Amino acid sequence: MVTIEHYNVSDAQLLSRVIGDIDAPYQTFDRQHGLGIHTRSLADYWNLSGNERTVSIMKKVDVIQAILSDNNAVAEENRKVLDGVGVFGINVMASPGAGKTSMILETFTRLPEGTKLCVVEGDLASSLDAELIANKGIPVVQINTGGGCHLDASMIRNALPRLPLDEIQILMVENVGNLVCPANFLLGTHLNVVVASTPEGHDKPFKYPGMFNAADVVLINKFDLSEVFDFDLEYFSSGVRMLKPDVPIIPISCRTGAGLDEWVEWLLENR
Ligand SMILES: Nc1nc2c(ncn2[C@@H]2O[C@H](COP(=O)(O)OP(=O)(O)OP(=O)(O)O)[C@@H](O)[C@H]2O)c(=O)[nH]1
Ligand SMILES: [Mg+2]
Repeated sequence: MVTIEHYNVSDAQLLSRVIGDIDAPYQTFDRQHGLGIHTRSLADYWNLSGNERTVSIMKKVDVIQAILSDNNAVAEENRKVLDGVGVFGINVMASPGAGKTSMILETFTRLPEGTKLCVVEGDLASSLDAELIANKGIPVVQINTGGGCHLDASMIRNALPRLPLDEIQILMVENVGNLVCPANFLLGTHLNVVVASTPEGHDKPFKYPGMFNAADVVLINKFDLSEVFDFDLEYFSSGVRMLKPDVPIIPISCRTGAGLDEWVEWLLENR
């Protein structure tokens, strides 16, 4: 049985997307205007200068910080719930199509007898991934963010009572496919897994440092395609190591199975 939650895009979510460099080009999404890719910076957009610019930016930053701190408080509650039942929570973050769902399914088949998994699926729309998961007999709750580019802690708080937490040991949360916003919102999980993939290119750690900085472990999926895409593992790894010198980097292929035993072994040792 798949459960779907709907969330509306709010001003808060819109603001959350602008965290970062106020002088850099930015993207927005709202119900009225849809997706907007802007070549100007926010500072230009607000048409701000001098003191006015500083005051206005400070107000926006205050709002953003308030949103994040509310989220952190709920994330702490979620963590307590998970700790209370001895469930290890994993936040799976990646670009769209990098292989989050495939990785979750492959991990499931490699867990030792007696270690059970459940899943929260985060997508803008549809229950396609949740259906794939449910078809394998894995308990799953689907969250549709209705346009929101990331999951937040309150969405997870609503999902937790719908999962058989007493019967499982690992909760995998598949975040919305996006290499930017999910990194800013704690969910209350214990581990951040970033799934990169070879077709995306080996430059991603340099271009999306926020996401790789948030990673506790980096999986490089679709390694079966590394030659096709001229994927340079050394270069990719140097980008990750520049941000986090000790983070494990594990090449995997959900197509051939390569690296997956190593990943699951690492997970079981580090949970
Ligand atoms: N060649 C190859 N294809 C893969 C691999 N892993 C996943 N794929 C394919 O990549 C596509 C996307 O995989 P998903 O697991 O749905 O990716 P996802 O990150 O969950 O995608 P979204 O939830 O839509 O963001 C599917 O067609 C998979 O069959 C892999 O290791 N090698
Ligand atoms: Mg998926």
